[in-house]
Amino acid sequence: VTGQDGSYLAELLLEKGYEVHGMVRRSSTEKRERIEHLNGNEHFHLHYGDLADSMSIVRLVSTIRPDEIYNLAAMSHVKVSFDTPEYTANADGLGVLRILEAVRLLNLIPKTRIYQASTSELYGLVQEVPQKETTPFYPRSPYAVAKLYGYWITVNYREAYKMHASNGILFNHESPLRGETFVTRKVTRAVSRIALGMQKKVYMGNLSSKRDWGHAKDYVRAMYAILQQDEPSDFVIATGITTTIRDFLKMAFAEIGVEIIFKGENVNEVAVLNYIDEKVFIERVGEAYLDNLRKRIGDEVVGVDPQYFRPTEVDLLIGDATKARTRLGWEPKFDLAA
Ligand code: F7E
Repeated sequence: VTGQDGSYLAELLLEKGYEVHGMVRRSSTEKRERIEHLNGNEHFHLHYGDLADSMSIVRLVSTIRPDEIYNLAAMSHVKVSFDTPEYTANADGLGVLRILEAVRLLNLIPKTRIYQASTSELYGLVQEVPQKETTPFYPRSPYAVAKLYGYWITVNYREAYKMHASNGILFNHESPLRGETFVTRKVTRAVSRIALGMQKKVYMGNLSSKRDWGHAKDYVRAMYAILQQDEPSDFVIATGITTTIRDFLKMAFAEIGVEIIFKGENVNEVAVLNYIDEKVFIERVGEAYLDNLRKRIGDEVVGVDPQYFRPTEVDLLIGDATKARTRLGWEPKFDLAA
């Protein structure tokens, strides 16, 4: 519940009058900023637990006896999964099984509906463009391989035990609450810091990969809608618009009136600060910072560092959410193009 989606979903469910029980994983640097504002809400309850600890899952499910479980817990960083593959398999793969088994063991199948946070990373080396529910999977990271197990074990429990268990195959979804090492927040933070003179340059990984980005607030509404269906099923949630990392950088700088131009190739690719629309900059950032940035025209503000490359990359993601639009009546309210 301490994650981006957990906090938005908790807000949505509280608005709808739910009692919300959130699971928190104990760590020495526990981060709870995203749910701080829910502190003191009598309908919001926090519990320690861990997807790697079966007993804790059984204990929570048996005491809470929930109507709905949203499994948003995961080691969700694709690059980090290459460094911690076994842990990722345990939390993101077997963790799903632990929840399904707890519900089965406690005879809660008729009562408890389950949402599994599946991911567009399952499509990996894409077999079809755009990707929809019937597109074959081809995972390209330990993260995606673990999530593949989570996806199929959810389908299997649905078919074997008639569980109301569904997968949301969510494409990338972002917000101001997104973790700072994911690409959107890394870029928006860097642009702010460069504007304020606090940072000279940002080093990136693969600038050519394309992502279908939506807003996390829209996507938690889809999770909720999936569990309100009479029949469980799997749904792609996406915007249908794809953008390269390079264009995302250009758009982020354009927000503060700065034009950047890319030059060079591969590890030698850079972007230089080409032009400042001073009216926009003053409006968005403030006059006090303008002189400092003016001196930087012609400087490199983006570079490439291979440490951010992934051993196997997912080059292109673009989703077709027709099923969600027609069956759930879901569509995104936030619009990237706007
Ligand atoms: O990378 C490229 C990177 O880390 C997006 C997770 O929530 O969404 C997320 O997975 C793209 C990749 O997200 C940097 O190589 C370039 O092609 O923001 P990201 P992700 O890997 O797409 C899916 C749906 C999930 O399920 C995951 O849990 O951007 N990229 N340069 C970079 N990425 C990062 N992080 N940092 C860079 O410097």
